[in-house]
Amino acid sequence: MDPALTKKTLEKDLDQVKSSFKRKTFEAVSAEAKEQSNLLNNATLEIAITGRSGAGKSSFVNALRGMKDHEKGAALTGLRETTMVPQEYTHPAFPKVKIWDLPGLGKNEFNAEEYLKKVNFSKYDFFIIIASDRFTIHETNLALEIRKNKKKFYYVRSKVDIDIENYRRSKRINVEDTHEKMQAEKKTLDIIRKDSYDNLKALGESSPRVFLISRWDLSKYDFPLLQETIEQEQDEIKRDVLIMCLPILTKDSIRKKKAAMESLIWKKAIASCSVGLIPLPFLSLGCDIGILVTTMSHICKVFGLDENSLNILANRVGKPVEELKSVIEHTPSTGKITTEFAMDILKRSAMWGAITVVEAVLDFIPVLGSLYGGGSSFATTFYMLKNFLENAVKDAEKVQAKAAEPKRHK
Ligand SMILES: Nc1nc2c(ncn2[C@@H]2O[C@H](COP(=O)(O)OP(=O)(O)O)[C@@H](O)[C@H]2O)c(=O)[nH]1
Ligand SMILES: [Mg+2]
Repeated sequence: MDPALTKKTLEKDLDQVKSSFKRKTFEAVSAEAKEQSNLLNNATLEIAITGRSGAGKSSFVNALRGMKDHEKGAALTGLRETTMVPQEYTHPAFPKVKIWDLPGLGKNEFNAEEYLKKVNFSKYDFFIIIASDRFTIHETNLALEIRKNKKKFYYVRSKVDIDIENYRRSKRINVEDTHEKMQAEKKTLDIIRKDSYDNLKALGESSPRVFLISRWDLSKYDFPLLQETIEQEQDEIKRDVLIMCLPILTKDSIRKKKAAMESLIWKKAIASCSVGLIPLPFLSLGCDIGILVTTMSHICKVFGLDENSLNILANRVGKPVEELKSVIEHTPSTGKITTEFAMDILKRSAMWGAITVVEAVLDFIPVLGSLYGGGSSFATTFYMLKNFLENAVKDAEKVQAKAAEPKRHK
């Protein structure tokens, strides 16, 4: 692993840590950091997807999990819904994140209160209400009931790719002409947006928000905005969970993931100060290897660099996974992040940079130096994880660029 950090950049990063220590004792900061990192480790996220039968619920669940409809373990699509039981689907990399495919809202008679009771309403963090055409009184009644119970919901209009295609056909748009094609797309989206807005207003929603999506490409239309909006409306812990687990669709996702990981890293580094330190014979620094290993594996998953996520991405863009892996320079796959791996980096010369960091840290936070092995553990963990993160970000960017390249034709 190359040292991706200089003393200068580290000092900037340490500013955040320093400012936390200004007003509080080390014990208080440490307890808080530990509590927050535990909360994050144990945080669950339960996402409910609801709407009428055929609206595209199951397809959306598959899209969120990066799966094809016919893959093993995917939600069945295109079926008449017969069950009243919510179906549970786990996030491929983060098992504490669950996406629930809820039963279809009734066609004729529908009682929102009863429906919510049956689907065990209270366990969900928020609801996505999908419709593939106009919203009806069923969706708005449900929304009203959700709001009454002080939970968040988001109206989503699915299958906009079909509307765009229909518009192009009906207007005989020349799809060879990129400008004309894009204009037609914009026009269709404007029409759907206005129509959904008026439609929901007429049903009694005072200022409706609707997000336009296609199951076939979540990087398009309003999905990135939906993601952003949901994040902003969650509390801090759930927001971090969302940022960690959502697919990388834009450059911005990588930036947000990086910021979330930075704030996790210094908490992990502080937490590493008091757990049993393993003395390393080759290093005068003590360090908690366990924390290093689990956090590195975690970072790997967050940036989609683990085996599973890479396979999913390869699947989505229709490229061999080996092609995507070929651009990864620094980050090993999750299975290879072991104690030996961490020890190995610690031994390697690049790691001696950590000693400089210890000096920098002790200048900044003298209290760490007074703890037995504390200063060195903090510095080593911080340095190792920061370095790993910088490299993971570089690798993730390269993988995304590779995935976005036009396919090679043989
Ligand atoms: N073109 C297109 N088809 C979709 C989209 N979402 C769902 N579908 C199709 O609509 C049909 C019903 O979808 P499904 O997910 O089973 O709906 P559910 O009954 O709400 O679970 C299936 O044939 C899907 O392939 C989409 O965004 N675009
Ligand atoms: Mg379904």
